[in-house]
Amino acid sequence: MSGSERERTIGATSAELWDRALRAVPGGVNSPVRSFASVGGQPFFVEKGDGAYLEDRDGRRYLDFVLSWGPLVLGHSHPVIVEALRTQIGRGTSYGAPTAEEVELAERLIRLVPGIEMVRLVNSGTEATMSALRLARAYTGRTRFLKFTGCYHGHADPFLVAAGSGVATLGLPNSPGVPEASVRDTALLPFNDLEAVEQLFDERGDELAAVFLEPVMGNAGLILPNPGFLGGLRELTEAHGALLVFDEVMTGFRVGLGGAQERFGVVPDLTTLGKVIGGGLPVGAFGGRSDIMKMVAPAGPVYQAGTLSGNPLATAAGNAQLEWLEVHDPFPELEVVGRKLVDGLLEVLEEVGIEASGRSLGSMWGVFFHSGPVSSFEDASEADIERFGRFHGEMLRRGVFLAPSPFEAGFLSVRHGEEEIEFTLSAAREAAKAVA
Ligand code: KE4
Repeated sequence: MSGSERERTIGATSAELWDRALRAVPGGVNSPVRSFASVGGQPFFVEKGDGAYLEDRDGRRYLDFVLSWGPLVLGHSHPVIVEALRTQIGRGTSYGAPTAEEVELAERLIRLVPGIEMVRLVNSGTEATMSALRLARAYTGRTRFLKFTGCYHGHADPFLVAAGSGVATLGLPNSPGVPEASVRDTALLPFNDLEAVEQLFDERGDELAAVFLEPVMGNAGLILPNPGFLGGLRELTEAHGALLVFDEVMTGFRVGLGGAQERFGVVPDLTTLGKVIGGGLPVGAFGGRSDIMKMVAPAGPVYQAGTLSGNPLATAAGNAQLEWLEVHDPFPELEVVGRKLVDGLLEVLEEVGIEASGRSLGSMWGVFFHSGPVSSFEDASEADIERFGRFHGEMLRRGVFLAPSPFEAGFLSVRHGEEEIEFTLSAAREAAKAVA
């Protein structure tokens, strides 16, 4: 590539790039949670990823627990992904016409995810949830829907009220630019508060198009559903003609091959997916009962479209990653690694008297600087965010990259083994002393 930008980039350090990025890109990043705003310091610029590790522009290596915020369950540059992309790239990058690989990915999702009978591929989780909400409203003829505080469903207007992830991290309970009309029909309740949901249904059940949730919260740290919560939502939505929508953009193929709906045995009417199903390429999907999905254009009247939907590179990488997961089923092993990591971290923090709680689930994990239990965003908000920020910096200095936000889950890949866990716990022992 020629041009002054390229010439100026060769050999540029993270610090130099950060300075330029701040002038060229809002906040210097293309997604807020990458900015380190809530943990202090500034982001490193990545040169490459390899397995469980990242290398920055200054040659520093980091053990990566962010993994692109979830997609890379096989780790960086896994050979099956590289090979799939290498094969496809020579045949073109996008056609705007159907391909066999889109059908293959759709059929795979239908076979693996209990609640999906038909599916539409899109380009991001935001597109998936935005489209699923439109479809739920069309199918039920209702506009009001319920979400839970701390659950993040992407940045489409109707969801940006007390969202988790970047919005919670940045303390933006509502985003400017979201018209009141867009959120007037968004009801908000605390996660795991089934009684409050029952009361809402008693009062306005016939107005609700859907209950929309992350079945396991990953955007407020890792928060599990209380026993009976998901089943209770299933009963209430069925009794009142509302749809149950599981946003599994993060939990899909992360807490098990069939996602949270298979793990907890509660099947939603619609499911949204993303991240893992694209192997690191831009992708999303929404799917569910075929009687609902048949309302989506051009089969039905609910419009939804996308230039790059089902993109051949994304479907090549997604099919390769999902096929590997199905053949090798790494989830039992990931479960063991995750438990060992979290148990070790809690032990290390307790040794220096830092109150903490946490747990893992499949290839996701989370630790709160909070004595626990943490079963809602409201609980998570009481964690010691300032101490987490200092701990994040101490771990980074010791070569461990944790999510730069207390309101995010951690991830594992199949490349995170015994050695990586020991390295992390050793760094954590020193970091914990430094922030005690
Ligand atoms: P995207 O539009 O970022 O592909 O997906 C939005 C989304 C929807 N639903 C859930 C449950 C999600 O976790 C996400 C995106 N997750 C964040 C991480 N917490 C993406 C990271 C970022 O915003 O940069």
